[in-house]
Amino acid sequence: MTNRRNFLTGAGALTTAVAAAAVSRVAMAALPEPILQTKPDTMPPLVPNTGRPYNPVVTLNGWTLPWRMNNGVKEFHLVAEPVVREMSPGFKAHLWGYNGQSPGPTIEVVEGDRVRIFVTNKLPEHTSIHWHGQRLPNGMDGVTGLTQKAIDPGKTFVYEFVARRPGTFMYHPHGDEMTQMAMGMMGFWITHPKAKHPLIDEVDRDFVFLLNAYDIDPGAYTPKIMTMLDFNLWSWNSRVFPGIDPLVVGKNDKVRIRMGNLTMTNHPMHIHGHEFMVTGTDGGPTPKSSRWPEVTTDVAVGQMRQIEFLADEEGDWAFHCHKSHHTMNAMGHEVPTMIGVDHRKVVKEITKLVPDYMVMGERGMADMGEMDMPLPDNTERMMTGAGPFGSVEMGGMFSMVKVRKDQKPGDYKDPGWYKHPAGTVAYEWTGALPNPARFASAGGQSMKVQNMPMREVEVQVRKPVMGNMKH
Ligand SMILES: [Cu+2]
Repeated sequence: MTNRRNFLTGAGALTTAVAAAAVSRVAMAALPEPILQTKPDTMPPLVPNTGRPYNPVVTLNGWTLPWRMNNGVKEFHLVAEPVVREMSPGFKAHLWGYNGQSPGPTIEVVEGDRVRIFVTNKLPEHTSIHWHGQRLPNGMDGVTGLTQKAIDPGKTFVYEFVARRPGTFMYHPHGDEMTQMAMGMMGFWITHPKAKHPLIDEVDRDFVFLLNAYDIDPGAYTPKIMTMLDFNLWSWNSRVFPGIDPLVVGKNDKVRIRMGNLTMTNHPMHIHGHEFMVTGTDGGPTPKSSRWPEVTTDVAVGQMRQIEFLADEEGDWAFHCHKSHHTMNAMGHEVPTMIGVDHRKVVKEITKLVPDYMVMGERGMADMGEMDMPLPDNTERMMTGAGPFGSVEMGGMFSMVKVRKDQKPGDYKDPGWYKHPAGTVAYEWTGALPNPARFASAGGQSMKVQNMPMREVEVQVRKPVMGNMKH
């Protein structure tokens, strides 16, 4: 924040100086000072103090890059560099990103803005930036080898174009893409409409985050870059639950959430307690006739989905990817299912040799949420997050939309846990339990399989075999 405030003061002063002296060539000779951000907190929206006005977005566990106006051109400075990202409290990853963070800062401009982006490469290898979804001159599209020379280490390139259509876009490298995206290089770009747009509503809260994924071995700091599917950290803006901030809104606020997927699989994003409409894709706002209510929308690889809803139900509403493996943190996937396997005898024997030995998942995996077992240093727990009623048993791509009637406009501070009105929480039944009523029919209506004698088979617990039981 200090950085940003300093910059804004500086930018204001600089713009005034340029306007007064009208020495554009001198101003052009100097690059805008790069602004860095190292805190993983959700920064308040960056209200524009120069250029056309707009309603800024809030980047979940992220920030918006300040700019300077230079003779009517909005100038940004991105620095591609190695960064240390706190993915959740106590767990740090060594990633590559922009301006001190992965993902990079969100860039916000207005439709029709002339934009100049300086990109300095401080990585050990070459890079480039592709402006995913934008209309621009071909030579500004950022594809290494195809539309430009690679930006070698130590070099700075300049991208210049007009933000032609309003919408939500992403930016990411287009040179050694697999490595650089697996290391966390990506960011969001919002082009706000310059006037009232028939398909873009004004909203009270406008959140953005990228869906990304990492494969970091327990105890390690650097992602494995060759992984194609078996990622073990499913993140939003390079954060995993419980490290992801809640999306805090006021009751009856109109809320927009923009989500871009730069992982290698799809994410069905699901909200509790409300219905939303998909109002935009990377192609722009969707026609009204194409919108219908949903509680889950799939965000496919390389896509952006923009959802909108009226937050008219108070509470702490879960909001998460519906692939249950994506709401877990680092775990071995080769672990056989142990539910129903009684290990008591064998554990006793093993404990004589290995005192810390522990069996996972005998009664399901819920124990993992509360278990305090020794882990290698710098390992994110599988499923944690303490709620007001105990462990939430979630990790990865999970957070909450917190709807409060007394949340002030523009206030994004976590209001704490929802206080449920008396009589509105699921409760334990303490009366007598009736005997289970069995279905009265004797059965026998199903079609018989021809020429195959029916055999009664009881399900047997099979001894797990390590190594050949992939999920
Ligand atoms: Cu997912």
